[in-house]
Amino acid sequence: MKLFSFLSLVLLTACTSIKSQGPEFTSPPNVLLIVIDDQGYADYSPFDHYNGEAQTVHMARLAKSGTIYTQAYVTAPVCSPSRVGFLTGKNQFRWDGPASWGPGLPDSVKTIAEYLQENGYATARIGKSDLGRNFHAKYDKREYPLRHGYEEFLGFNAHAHDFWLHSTSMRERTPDPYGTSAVLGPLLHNEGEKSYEEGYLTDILTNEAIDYIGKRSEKDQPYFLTLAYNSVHHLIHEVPQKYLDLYEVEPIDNYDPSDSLKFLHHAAGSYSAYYDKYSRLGAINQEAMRKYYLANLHCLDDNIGRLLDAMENGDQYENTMIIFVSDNGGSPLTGADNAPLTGGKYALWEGGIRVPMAVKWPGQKKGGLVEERVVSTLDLLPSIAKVAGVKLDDPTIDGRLLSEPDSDRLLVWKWQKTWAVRKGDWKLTNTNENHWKSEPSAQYVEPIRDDLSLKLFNLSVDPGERNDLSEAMPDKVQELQQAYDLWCDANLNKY
Ligand SMILES: [Ca+2]
Repeated sequence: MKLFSFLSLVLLTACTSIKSQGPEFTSPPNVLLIVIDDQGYADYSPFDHYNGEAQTVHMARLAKSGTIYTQAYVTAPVCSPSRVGFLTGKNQFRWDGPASWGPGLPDSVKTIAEYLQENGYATARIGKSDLGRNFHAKYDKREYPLRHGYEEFLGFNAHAHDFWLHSTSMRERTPDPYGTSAVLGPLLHNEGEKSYEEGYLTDILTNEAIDYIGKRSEKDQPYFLTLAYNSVHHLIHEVPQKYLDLYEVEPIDNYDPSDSLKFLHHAAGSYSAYYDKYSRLGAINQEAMRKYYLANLHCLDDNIGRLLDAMENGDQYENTMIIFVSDNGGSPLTGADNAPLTGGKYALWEGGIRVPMAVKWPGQKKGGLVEERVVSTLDLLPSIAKVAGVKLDDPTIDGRLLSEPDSDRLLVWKWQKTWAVRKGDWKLTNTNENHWKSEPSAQYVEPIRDDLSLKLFNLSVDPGERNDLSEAMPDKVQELQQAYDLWCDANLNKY
């Protein structure tokens, strides 16, 4: 009873306060969108299910001064499609038939950066871009940030970038600097490049963001900055020594194309081989991987603290909307913890699509609010547009206002051969655990239902998706299946 009363009180308080957020900011506010890569649901301290291990004291500052969303969903369980989803406010599988890694960005689909740029905002993107296509084609492609609304860009376009190796000279010495899906070498900078002889990427991106925000404070123009860290994505072990020491884990040598011993050690001597070797459990065991993950996340948290300090010391903090969100669920294969959710990155179990999210609204007077109703990163575009005073006139936008969540909302997902639908407390999905099960990582992933049959869960009492009710409740299965089919019939290929 006590717990129920407390939760009801929190929810009631949250609803009341969120409703009153609208008119209290001075217009137009700045918008800072901080995107984390692959953070676990249990690795965010403001959540009830926080595991007590992850150091996120600075990420939690956004909860203290803002609102946390305990049922925030992304539109895909991996980077590229999820990012396209929240950048456009549309389920990316509207146009991406295979519903896979390469949705790309059609010319006809507008991004939040374009909406804001057209309405007088200065726009910049720092860090990872990754919209699933044209990773290395650069500059003239729609997927390049300068071609979809960002006036400035410093970062990279692939799934991953080495945390340490950012120099032109390193790229020239490396036989395959683009690896499989990772990059090594200088960062892309507008229509050129920027080479760094030293430095850690999380620090570099933070420094650049602080520099950008400082410069903007002298101008009479609001800004929209997307700061997309590659932390805590593999290569998870690449962390400054002082954080490795905190978690008592040994360093692993950086990739070095000139070292013949490492050449043998890394089997093929290529960056691709190095990347593949350390990108998941196997060469690094489970205990050590968790430590690398915690160290990597701790460093990220300190950097977010540095960024927030700089903003609080400026005069624009109050008038800035700050969004903090992970692009997909954590990956147990790189040390993340999604408990009590099932699965993780790469699958439509809750662990793959329910993510840490917090928003400090511009002018928000009362922080520490908890929104427990279902929201989606699809809602970021309409919500940002609203606070920026931008009018939207596009019926194919799937998002709605974060400030007006609906407990009975229909959400749909399509990911490769799998799909899922949520309405109210109920979720129907055919997902399975078929992701990355090749040895040696398979031994670390507990199989749940390794088939594409339909499974039904009541998430209000079973967020861990352990009690499949599909046989007991065939009518509910049919209802949700129909809802999903109807949505697809009405919306696929319309965008
Ligand atoms: Ca990701």
